[in-house]
Amino acid sequence: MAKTAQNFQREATAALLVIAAGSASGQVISGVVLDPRTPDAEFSLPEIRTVTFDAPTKDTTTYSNIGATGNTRPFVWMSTFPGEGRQSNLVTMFDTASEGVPTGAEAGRVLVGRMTFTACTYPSGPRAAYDPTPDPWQNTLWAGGDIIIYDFFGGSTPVGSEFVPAEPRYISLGPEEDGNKPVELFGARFNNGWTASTWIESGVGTPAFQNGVYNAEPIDFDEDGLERSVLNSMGETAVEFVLGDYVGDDGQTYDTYYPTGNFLPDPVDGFDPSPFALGLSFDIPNNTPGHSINGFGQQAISLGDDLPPGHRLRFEVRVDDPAVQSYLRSQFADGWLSFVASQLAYADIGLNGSYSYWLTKEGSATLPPVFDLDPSTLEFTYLYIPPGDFNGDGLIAPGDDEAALWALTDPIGFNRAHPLLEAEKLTDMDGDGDTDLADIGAIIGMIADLRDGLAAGATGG
Ligand SMILES: [Ca+2]
Ligand SMILES: [Ca+2]
Ligand SMILES: [Ca+2]
Ligand SMILES: [Ca+2]
Repeated sequence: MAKTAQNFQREATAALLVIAAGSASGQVISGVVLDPRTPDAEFSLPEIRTVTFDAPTKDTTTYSNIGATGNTRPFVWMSTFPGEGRQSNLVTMFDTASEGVPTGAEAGRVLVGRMTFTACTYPSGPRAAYDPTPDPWQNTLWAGGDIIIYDFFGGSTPVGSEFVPAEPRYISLGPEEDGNKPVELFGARFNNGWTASTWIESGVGTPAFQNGVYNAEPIDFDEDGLERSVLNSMGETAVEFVLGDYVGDDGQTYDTYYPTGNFLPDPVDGFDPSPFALGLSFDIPNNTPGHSINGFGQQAISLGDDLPPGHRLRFEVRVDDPAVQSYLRSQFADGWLSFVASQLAYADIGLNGSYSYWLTKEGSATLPPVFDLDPSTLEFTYLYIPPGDFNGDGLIAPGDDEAALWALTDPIGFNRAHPLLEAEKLTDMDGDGDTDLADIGAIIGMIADLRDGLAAGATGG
């Protein structure tokens, strides 16, 4: 709405009076009884939007030997051996801009209310054991046992084995919890200049590994909200391996990779990451489109069960975590939301172990018709916070005047009180990426309009 200079002056004066009145004006407001949803045409219903993907726009793996993201073969998640892991993670990328989710500075006005990701195991291949709860990082370390030695580094023909006891830092969780690991969902960081947008799925595709780093790696946020790679969250294994000659059970000498039986004196410790969500098994009714095999759905499994073929796990993203919410906004800003899912299931250097294959969109597309299985899915709801809404309820209504002044004058305090909102994004009323005089003018106008409306409502009844 166009404002005359006179109107603006009146509103600016009103705003200054509001600032001067402080909390007293809040009492006036709270004394006015209004239906915040329908006081007049100035107010609109909050707009909750739902976005659904039955497949990622792109998906890939960080397994270093498979760079082609368009590959139709299933991918594994595994650690080569305890302490090294997260070598093969599932990366999923969703083109949220094409679904109308605000981009650029407007993405700062998105408040995600609920977000559910799912991933499905491939209908054949090895099976990891299921664990619905986090395990401390020390539980992923070498637990003791025979380590198989192969004919060469990267080879798959066993030529002998050596017993290596549990390493000193290993923590057993007991028979129920050892030998199984949760599937964890993390944010994604792209390296070497790649982005979800530029990631190539055709031909040999984007390499998984370049210049000494993975091109896509899982990230979380620590207790201070700082981004951190979780590639090495399980620390360094203390089991000492060497490359060299090894005499196999057949008496022949192999140039291979084998444990010395010693432990490294000062291995790097790991840490317990903060996943965005854990994958949980759940019941799926028969004949559910995209979620059935020969018409059959699935029954939830329990701790320690093998993850069945074609079994789907559900991840409820922790959108109540300010760092996660902020991550989602920054992803929407670029038009793509990416996740990395990871399970520290054990596989040895010859790929023997209890890890899983997981279903990609290419894998899903090539399944026989009896397998009606979507690959990873994503569904979320979000509220668009309109300019002028400062308490994040989707409405420009009583309370937003006070909140607006707070966001403007004390953004740190505002953010502390509204952990899922970001003051500096809400005060950018014209969405040009900054908060300047034009935005302040708009906020003052908004406050004046709001209080004019309240006054009319109070007197006109
Ligand atoms: Ca557990
Ligand atoms: Ca466990
Ligand atoms: Ca509001
Ligand atoms: Ca602005």
